[in-house]
Amino acid sequence: MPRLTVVVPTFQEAANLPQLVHRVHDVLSRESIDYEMIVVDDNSPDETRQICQELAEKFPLRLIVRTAERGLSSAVVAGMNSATGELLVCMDADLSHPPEAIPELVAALENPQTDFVIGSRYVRGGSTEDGWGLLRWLNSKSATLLARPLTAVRDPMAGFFGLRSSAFQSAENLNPIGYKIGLELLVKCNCQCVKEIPIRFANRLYGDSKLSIREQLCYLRHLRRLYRFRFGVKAKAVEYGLVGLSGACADLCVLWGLMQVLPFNGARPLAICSAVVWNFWLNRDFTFEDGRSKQVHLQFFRFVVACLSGATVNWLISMGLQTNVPAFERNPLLAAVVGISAGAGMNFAMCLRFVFRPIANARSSVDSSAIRTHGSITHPRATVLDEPVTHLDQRIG
Ligand SMILES: Nc1nc2c(ncn2[C@@H]2O[C@H](COP(=O)(O)OP(=O)(O)OP(=O)(O)O)[C@@H](O)[C@H]2O)c(=O)[nH]1
Ligand SMILES: [Mg+2]
Repeated sequence: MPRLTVVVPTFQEAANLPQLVHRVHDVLSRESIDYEMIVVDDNSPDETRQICQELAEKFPLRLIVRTAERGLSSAVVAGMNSATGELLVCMDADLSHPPEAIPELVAALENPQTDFVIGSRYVRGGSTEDGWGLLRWLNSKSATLLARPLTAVRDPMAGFFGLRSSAFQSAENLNPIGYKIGLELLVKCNCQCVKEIPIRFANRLYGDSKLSIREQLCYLRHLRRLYRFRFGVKAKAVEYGLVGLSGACADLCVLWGLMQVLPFNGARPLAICSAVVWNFWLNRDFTFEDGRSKQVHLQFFRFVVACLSGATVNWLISMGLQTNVPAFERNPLLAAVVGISAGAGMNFAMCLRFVFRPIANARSSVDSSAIRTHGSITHPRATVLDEPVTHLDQRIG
């Protein structure tokens, strides 16, 4: 069994593969690192297949062609599932990631303390080649910032990373959507000690980028799943708070509109009702989508009960504090703040336990419970997938 498996996801990278394979081989044989390379291609309509066939005669290369699925992350998971190396390194095919840095990644993983390594653009000594427009730079930086609550590493977006096969196998509920499989593994394998090796990230050698706007939106969905995975109910509470804020805005907008035709007394209750309906739908479709019942009317009735309970708690606490506690007698607004917080807490708890209690076996886009296995993958690990089951139809090499 080789010590190292290099996994390379590809889509239309035929022009880059020969140079990549040669450079990887040169550096790893120079460093006496026994390796295999697995190219996971999503049935590219170019010469990937023929080129890999030729390369596989000279180099330890295997090609996995997937015909039933597309996606960078799931391709990487498929490659890692069939890897035989003790150490796994993932890299792009377009030569953005310098193969010459692989030995450093491997050396870092030799240290038992280190459980994840990243070829990093954003640590001292790391860089990106000129030619990144402001938009791409901003995009990368804001994506990194959004991942900050999940990890403190400088370049969590990197597609050049490594980990032990045992760590990969310990990953819980891999849900590989989108582009950021490194971040997914970092979080799901619970990697604590991450080492970042500086690299110079080159512009792609040949071909076009596959990173689309759709993939960027997918990243936000992916992040949300990871927040849920890492922070559980706290992440739901934040989403619930955001929905509440949007409800307050909806309330004010509707009030403003209605006041053009109605007096305040008439407009106010209608605006409040519209905010309740707004919050209900958003919470049902967004915050608590795993508890979406088919009996919408009953669920709405329960939501109204939860809102009334929250309002009652709010009123009782703020009135109680304001009339009985001297400090609050002088600060009625403070009493209201405490009341609002307690009411919101009560409302959230009732939504969680009573209104939108998760329905057993519900398929949620955030916390999928539909566990499917890669039927034809050689490794027996189970992986949670949103998309249809992967078929690894062809193997060459
Ligand atoms: N198997 C598979 N590989 C993919 C898919 N999309 C992209 N890739 C590969 O993933 C790697 C990274 O994709 P790129 O298009 O280079 O994305 P990027 O690095 O963000 O963008 P550029 O370097 O600017 O082109 C490359 O090796 C691609 O060929 C896919 O749907 N399936
Ligand atoms: Mg690239």
